[in-house]
Amino acid sequence: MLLEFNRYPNNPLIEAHHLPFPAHSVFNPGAVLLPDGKTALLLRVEDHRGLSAIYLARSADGRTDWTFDPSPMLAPDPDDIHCEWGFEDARVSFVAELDRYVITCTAYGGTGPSVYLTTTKDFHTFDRGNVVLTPEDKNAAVFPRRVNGEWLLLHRPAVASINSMDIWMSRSNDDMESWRQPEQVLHTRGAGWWDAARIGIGPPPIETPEGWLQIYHGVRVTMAGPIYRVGAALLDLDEPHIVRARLDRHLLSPSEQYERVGDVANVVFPAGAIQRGSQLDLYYGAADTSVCVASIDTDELLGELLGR
Ligand code: BMA
Repeated sequence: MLLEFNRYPNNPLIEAHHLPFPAHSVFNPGAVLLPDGKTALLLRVEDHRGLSAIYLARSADGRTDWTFDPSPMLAPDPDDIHCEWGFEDARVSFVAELDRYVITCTAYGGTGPSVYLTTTKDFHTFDRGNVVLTPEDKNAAVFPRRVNGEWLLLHRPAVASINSMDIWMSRSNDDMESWRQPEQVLHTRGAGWWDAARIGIGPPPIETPEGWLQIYHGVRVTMAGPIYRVGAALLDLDEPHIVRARLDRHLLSPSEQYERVGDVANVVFPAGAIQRGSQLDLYYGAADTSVCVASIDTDELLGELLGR
């Protein structure tokens, strides 16, 4: 049988009507395990103006009984041109060296979409966040540890003049604010492919003995509009700008009603992952409308990547 992500039968996990405040939609969640064993999701909540904020949700089993923080951790700031239209698509990495969670998301405002980075120890107080990469750039996450003494960031600049929307990696020595030495890591593939038009990371890279497992989204543009799907690659453990393996085929493709129909049809957009034993839970937004989860066996996925 073809290896694929298996959807949780009770998807969607979270819809706008579950939230304890009025919201239009909720999607594209970052995910992390908290010290108390709970799963935290960093939800993108779109309000009835069309602007997004990031809210925290918690659940003991990562599936049911979600509780929601009543106020956002990041919200549109009408006085800041970088984020006057809000914050979108958070990714979160726990960085043991700092004993802090590093949150990256898209800041959206009149300057265009840019990469915003902030950190927190406890999701109650946050440091002063900053735009760290100029527009247009999005889909960013830091690696959970230094590699060869450097912090690494994956991100997706849009280079309009050559129509390129690929995954890049940049490096920072200390502050995670100045990122240098940008280089391309994963490219879109030719016109016929499922990931031909643009790609961007999903969750932050996941460390395995074989390398950094990178789940990403790929887009193909059709006569009926774009289709967002999920694929996987393996980056070298010591030199993560080197791609050791990449699956030809996608592992999750919009097929359920909640993925096919919504504000943006035919979208599965992963942003968070949690390893539970041998199983990898992938949290994703469906049709820019709801939050879902699907799982895969990590060893089987690595086996397929490595052709074993
Ligand atoms: C991308 C991002 C995502 C969104 C997707 C589909 O460009 O903006 O937030 O889920 O498009 O609309």
